Amino acid sequence: VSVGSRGRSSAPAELLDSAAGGDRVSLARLLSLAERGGDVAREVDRLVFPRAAGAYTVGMTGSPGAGKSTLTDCLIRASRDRDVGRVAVLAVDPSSPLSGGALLGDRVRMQDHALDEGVFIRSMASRGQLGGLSLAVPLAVRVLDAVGVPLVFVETVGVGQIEVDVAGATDTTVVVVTPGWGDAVQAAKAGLLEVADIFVVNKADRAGTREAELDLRRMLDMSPREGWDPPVLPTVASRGEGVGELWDAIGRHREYLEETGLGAERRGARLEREMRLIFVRMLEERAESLSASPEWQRVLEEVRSHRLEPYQAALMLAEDLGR
Ligand SMILES: Nc1nc2c(ncn2[C@@H]2O[C@H](COP(=O)(O)OP(=O)(O)OP(=O)(O)O)[C@@H](O)[C@H]2O)c(=O)[nH]1
Ligand SMILES: [Mg+2]
Repeated sequence: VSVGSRGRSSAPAELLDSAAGGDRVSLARLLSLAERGGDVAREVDRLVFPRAAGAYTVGMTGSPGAGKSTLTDCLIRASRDRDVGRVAVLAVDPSSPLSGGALLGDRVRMQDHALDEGVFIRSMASRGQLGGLSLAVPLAVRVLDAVGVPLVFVETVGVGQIEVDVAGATDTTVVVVTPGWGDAVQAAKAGLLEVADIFVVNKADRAGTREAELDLRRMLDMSPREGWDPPVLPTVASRGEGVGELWDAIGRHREYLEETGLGAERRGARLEREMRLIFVRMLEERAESLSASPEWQRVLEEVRSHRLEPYQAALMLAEDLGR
């Protein structure tokens, strides 16, 4: 057991105990370990998985500057007013290689809650590795869940594939657009129509709000879904307008997921996806180490001298990998 400079143990098990007891520094450290990936993340998961009772996750995504953080801030306040227990925000930035210090703006904006012991805000950034955030985020959610946080917001910046993957991997996904030309179309192009459970047209104090709502409705009606019909809600996050309606819509979607069993089904599907990602990464790691072996060189030489075709060679090596 190693002991940190401030006398805190840095062993995951002890960090978990003190984090569950309300120690925020331990929680932050535990999340850093989860973010690091590899063996240490695996150890964290072994500890938190059995203790994760099923925190509810809400994804907030949409174009840069749409008002996601302001809106999340409003939702934190709504949750605190309604006494739902502790609440956390994971602010995820797939484009930034920095960690911890990323999204300073969000931190500043959410400063109101800095003194509230029941609110925990954490920035997470990509460390460059493939699928890194897609694995780090669900593990971070489990850590928060295991220490007793029942509600986690996951804010992602941008509208690329990673954002869709990360924000879409939540129980309720809120897609935030703004009035004006093209925002709704961009969202549709990015594949957000499929993952959105609730649409918000934020900055409804601006011109074109009604048109943006109608655009979204039209696009949704063109690809109708069975069951849940995503509502389109106008908000003015900077003034807290429409937040009550958004909060209620999240609650209705949650009830829908619970009543239909779709929530459990989706959770199962997300776990499968996670397992698959880990599996593929393990295979890649093993392939990486195999490619340094004499066996690899031998097979490669056969291919280079045209005695063995690449398909057959790969098949042989894959069989080696399985052993
Ligand atoms: N007029 C108007 N401005 C708003 C509204 N909501 C947020 N803003 C402003 O829009 C700007 C961006 O808000 P953020 O909450 O940082 O948006 P974001 O989507 O989190 O931005 P990124 O995380 O950088 O993508 C800020 O200056 C907000 O004050 C609104 O309803 N109306
Ligand atoms: Mg933001």
